[in-house]
Amino acid sequence: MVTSNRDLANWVDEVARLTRPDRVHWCDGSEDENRELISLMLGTGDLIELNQQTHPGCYLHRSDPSDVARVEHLTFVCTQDRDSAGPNNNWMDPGEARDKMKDLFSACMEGRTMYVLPYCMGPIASPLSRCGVEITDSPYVVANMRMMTRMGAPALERIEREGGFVKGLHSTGELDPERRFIVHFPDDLEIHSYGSGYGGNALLGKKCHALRIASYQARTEGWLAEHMLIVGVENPKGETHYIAGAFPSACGKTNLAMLIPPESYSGWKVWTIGDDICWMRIGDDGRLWAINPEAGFFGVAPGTSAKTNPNALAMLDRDAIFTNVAVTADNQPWWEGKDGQVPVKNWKGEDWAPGNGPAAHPNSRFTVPIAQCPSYSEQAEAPGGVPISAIIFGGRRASLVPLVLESKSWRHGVLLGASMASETTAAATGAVGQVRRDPMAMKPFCGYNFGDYWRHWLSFEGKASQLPRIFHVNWFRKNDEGRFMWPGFGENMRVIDWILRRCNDAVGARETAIGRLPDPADLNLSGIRTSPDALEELLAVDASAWRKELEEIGRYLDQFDDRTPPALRREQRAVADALSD
Ligand code: SAT
Ligand code: MN
Repeated sequence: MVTSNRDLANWVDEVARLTRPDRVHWCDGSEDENRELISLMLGTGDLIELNQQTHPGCYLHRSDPSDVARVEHLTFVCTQDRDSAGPNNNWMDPGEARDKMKDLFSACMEGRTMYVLPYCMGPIASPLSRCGVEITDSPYVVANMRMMTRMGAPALERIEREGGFVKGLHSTGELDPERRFIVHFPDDLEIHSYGSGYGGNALLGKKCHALRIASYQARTEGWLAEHMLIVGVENPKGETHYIAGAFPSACGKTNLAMLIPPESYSGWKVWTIGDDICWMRIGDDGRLWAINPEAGFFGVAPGTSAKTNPNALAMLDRDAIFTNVAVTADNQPWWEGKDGQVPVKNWKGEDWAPGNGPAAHPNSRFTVPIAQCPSYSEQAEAPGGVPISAIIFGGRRASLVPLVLESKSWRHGVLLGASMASETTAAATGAVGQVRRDPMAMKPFCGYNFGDYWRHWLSFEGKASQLPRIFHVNWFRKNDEGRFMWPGFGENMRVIDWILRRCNDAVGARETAIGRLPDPADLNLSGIRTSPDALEELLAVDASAWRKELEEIGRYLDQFDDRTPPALRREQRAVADALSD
C-alpha cells in the first residue's frame, strides 16, 4: 500500500477495478517525475516543444477542437434535493448520476496509465487550505495540476495527517461531446469528470474543488470560497492594503491582478497574490483574511501584450504550458494582441495567413506557476492569509453601469454582488456578448442555491466587526461610436486609488440612489486623455434606465423564490424607491 490513509487506498483500488488502467502511478510532484511525463507527452504528441532558445521549458498542447472551454450545460451539482442546488445549477439525482458516471468510467482507462495526484489548495502550512486527490488518465492534467496546486508528497503527508480530502475522478474518455459530464457530489466531497481534457473541466482542483465544492463546504463551516483575484496595493509610504475582486471569466481579472501603475503613480506597486480564486475567513481581529488556494495561473492568452499586461508577458518566456495558441515560423507561441511577430500555424496546427480568422483560439490559455510572476507577493505563502480592505465586484457592461461606485452598507454591497451582470465571453461555450446575470461572478461556480448563498453572505454582517467595504466597477463602458470610454489596464489604478482613499476615509463621495460615487474632481486623471465630459458620463446615474434595471433585478431575485433572503429583496426595493424620489 502506498498510503496509510485507508479511505484513499480503498478508493484508488475501487477506481482501478472500475476503470482498468494498465498501470497506476502515484505522483510525488518531483522534478524527475515531471521531466519523464514531459518526454512521454512529447513522444505521443500531447505536447509540442516550443522554441527552447527563446522559451526554455515551454510547450504547446493542442486540445481536441470540440474541447476548448468549460461546458456549463454539461456541469451538474448532485445534491439530495433539487432545491439545494437551486435554479443556478443543473441538477441530477445523486444515485442516477453515479450510475451514469459508472457506465462512462467502466474500463475507460484500458491501455492507459492512471495517475493518482494528491494536492493541497492553499499553502501547505495554512489552516485555511484544503486537500484533494485527483485520479486522472491524462498526463497533461498532471503537468498542469503540478503548476496550479501544491501537488505531490507534501500534500499526501497532510492528507495522511488530517484524514479528509476531496475525491476527484477524471478521464479524458473519447472526447465525445455527447459523452461529456462534469458532476459534483457536494455532500460526499466528490467530483466526477468524463470526456474533456480542458481547463476547468479537467483540472479538478480549480473550479470544481476550489469553487463548487469549497463554496458548499464554506457555507457549513462559516467561510467564503469566491471567484476573486487578490492583490496588495503598496503606496509610496510602504503601506500595503489588500483587495479582492470578483469578475466573470475573461473580464481582465488576470490583468488587474498584475497591474503596473501608470507613470503618475510613481512609488506605487501592485503585488499579486492570486488571479482567480479567493478563500476568506473571519480572523480574531474581526477582519476577513484571504488566501489564494491556487499556485499557478491558467490565464487567457489572447490580448496579453506588453501594453495590457507586461508582467504576464515577462513570466511566459520560460517553464509554461500553452494550450491552443498559434506558433510563429521560429516556433514561438503567438496569440492575437502579441505584437511584433506573425503566426504561421493556427491553434489547430493548420497553415495560417492573414484573413484566415483568429490564429490562436479566443480561449487559448497559458499555465504557469504564480511564483514566476514579477509582481508575485511573498504574502502568497502566508499561512494566515492577508487582511482584505475592499471587495470589488465588476462586469463587462457597455452601458448604464458607472466606472465605480461604493455600496452604502454591507447589505447593499451584497445586493451589488447579487445583481452583477456581464456580457458573456469565450471562456465558456455558447454565444458571446450577451448580458447575463452573474452574481458575484459565481454563476457557473456556486455549488448550491444562490438564495442560500446570498443569505450566507449577509450573515457576515453579524459575525465580523471590520468587514471590507464593497465596490462595483465597470471598465468596459462604450460611447455611441462603440469605443471604450475608459483606458483600462494600468490606468485602472486611478480607480483603485479612489477605492483605497475611501477605505481610509480620506475622500468624500456623492450619495446617490444606487450608491456612493466619486466627485469627478477626486479621480486623478493626470496623464490620461479621458475628457471631463467623458468622465461625467462615466459617473452619471441615468435614473430611468436604472429603474428598469432594478425591476429586472427584482425579477431575477424572485427566481429563487423563498430562498431569496427577504433582507436582500428589501434592499432592492429601497434602491428602487430611492430612484423614484
Ligand atoms: O477553464 S477554466 O474554468 O479553468 C477558466 C475560466 O473559465 O476562468
Ligand atoms: Mn475564473
